[in-house]
Amino acid sequence: MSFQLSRRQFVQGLTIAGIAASTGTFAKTKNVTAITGQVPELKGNTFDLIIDEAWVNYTGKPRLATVINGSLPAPTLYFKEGETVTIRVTNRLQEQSSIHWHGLLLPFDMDGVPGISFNGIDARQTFTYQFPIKQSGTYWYHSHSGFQEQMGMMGAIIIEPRDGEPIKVDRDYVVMLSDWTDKDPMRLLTQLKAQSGFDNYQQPTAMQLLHDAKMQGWKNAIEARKMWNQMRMVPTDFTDLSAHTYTYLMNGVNPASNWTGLFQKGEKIRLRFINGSAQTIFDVRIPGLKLTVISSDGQAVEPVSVDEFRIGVAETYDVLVEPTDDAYTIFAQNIDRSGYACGTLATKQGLKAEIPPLDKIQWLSMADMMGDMSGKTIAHHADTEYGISTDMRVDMPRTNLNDAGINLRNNGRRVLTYADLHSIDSIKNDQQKQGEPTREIEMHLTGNMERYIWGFDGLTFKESKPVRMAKNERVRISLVNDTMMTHPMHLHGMWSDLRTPNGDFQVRKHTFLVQPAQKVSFDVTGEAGRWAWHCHLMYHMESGMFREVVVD
Ligand SMILES: [Cu+2]
Repeated sequence: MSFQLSRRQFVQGLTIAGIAASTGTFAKTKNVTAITGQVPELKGNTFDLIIDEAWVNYTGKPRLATVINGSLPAPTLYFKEGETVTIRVTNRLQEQSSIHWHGLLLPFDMDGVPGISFNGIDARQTFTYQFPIKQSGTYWYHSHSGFQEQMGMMGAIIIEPRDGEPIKVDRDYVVMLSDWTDKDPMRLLTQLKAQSGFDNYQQPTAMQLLHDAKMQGWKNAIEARKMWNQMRMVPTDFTDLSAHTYTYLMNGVNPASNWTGLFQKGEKIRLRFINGSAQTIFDVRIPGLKLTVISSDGQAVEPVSVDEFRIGVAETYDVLVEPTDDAYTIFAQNIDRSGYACGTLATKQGLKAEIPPLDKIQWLSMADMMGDMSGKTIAHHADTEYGISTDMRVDMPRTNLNDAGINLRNNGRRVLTYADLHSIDSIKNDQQKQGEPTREIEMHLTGNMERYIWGFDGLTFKESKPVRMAKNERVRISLVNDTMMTHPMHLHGMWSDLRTPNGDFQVRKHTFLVQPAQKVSFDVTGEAGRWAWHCHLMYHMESGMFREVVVD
């Protein structure tokens, strides 16, 4: 990591100092790769992927990105269920790399997490992945090393079902959302650790609220918050990094360059949305079009028609649309309403529809801070329970899944919630066959905003011991979010079968959002191996919200 970053800083330093083209290497690498939104597609069952650096320019300044086969996003890989794929990955970086196949069920030593599933792919080395394809749908792949994913190393995976696509469409587009920064991600993390609110331009932050609560008690802090509201100031702490740091991309293209998907009137289009961001949760809509959600995380759901949906980092949604006008804007605003990615669906290149304004921010509610307000026990400071790594503990979490989440509530649109997602019958049958869980593990998602430390049960990864399960054991896991942020949680190698508040089966996912003060329960079946389990917000994962799960 450090070597690559210092080389990057070195080269950027040259640019700033104006000593351009003083070396052959610099002259050669100065060629900025044109990002067109036309992502290469690779098909078959043998693939060659080359990880390298390339210059890109999203903001007027050339910057080094980490790319695969020269493309950002990486090539879209087409697999077929039932086949075995062989993927040779060559690392041309000067540092270690890796590729994780997000959401795929595979032998753990093919899962691509350095230090857990394998040793990583060292600089100048080739690693050959080989695994059978046991599922179908929309997935993605990305680096699990350092900040390479943040620097562009992510791509789509589309797996055709064994018996062909059950839903016939006229067009099929991947819509890969991501967040690009010109800044050095390592420096961003250092800044967050120094002052977690540095990129939050909406003060006061939740951290201040916590501080106030510590000094005055919750009741007084909430009273004071009413005053903030009157002053039109709100506790808003929806994201650590905002549009001040990020340029949001759609299929690798910034809003100005306007990625465009063409169609003819009367056609049915499948849009495969993938959130390949490092740190950004998006809210997606296409003004003028109903969105029929047919799949999430590659797994089919009963079709549900909505105006808008939230997509957490690493989630995927397949959506059907049937446009009748000439042009529509695909609008993906980030959770804190500081910016957006956007593109166009149009009958001709160059056509555009209006880009809607960013929504107004909403206030974190009492339920976001304290959970289930019907109960008597409320959140309190956790210093005595957990030690320094935790700001607060939620004892009576809310369990409802029918809340779209902060900044989406009562916005006049029909917004998807997890309560709307119902796995289709074949998946229901499969989860039934897995049997009832024989034990429950409850873990709290915890954070210390002041120090920017994140973890499970107040422990960072380094301080923690692996969670242990037996092979084929069915376990119910409950996650309680003790923080004021929404976390996209991802357990590798096994499906997460979400439960309703009553304990019934809701939907099969690989990544799901846990809202502030919310408890989400899901069942998993132990798959032999060592697996990663973490928040998919990169800076949370890097700051400790990561556990190993050992199944033996
Ligand atoms: Cu997180």
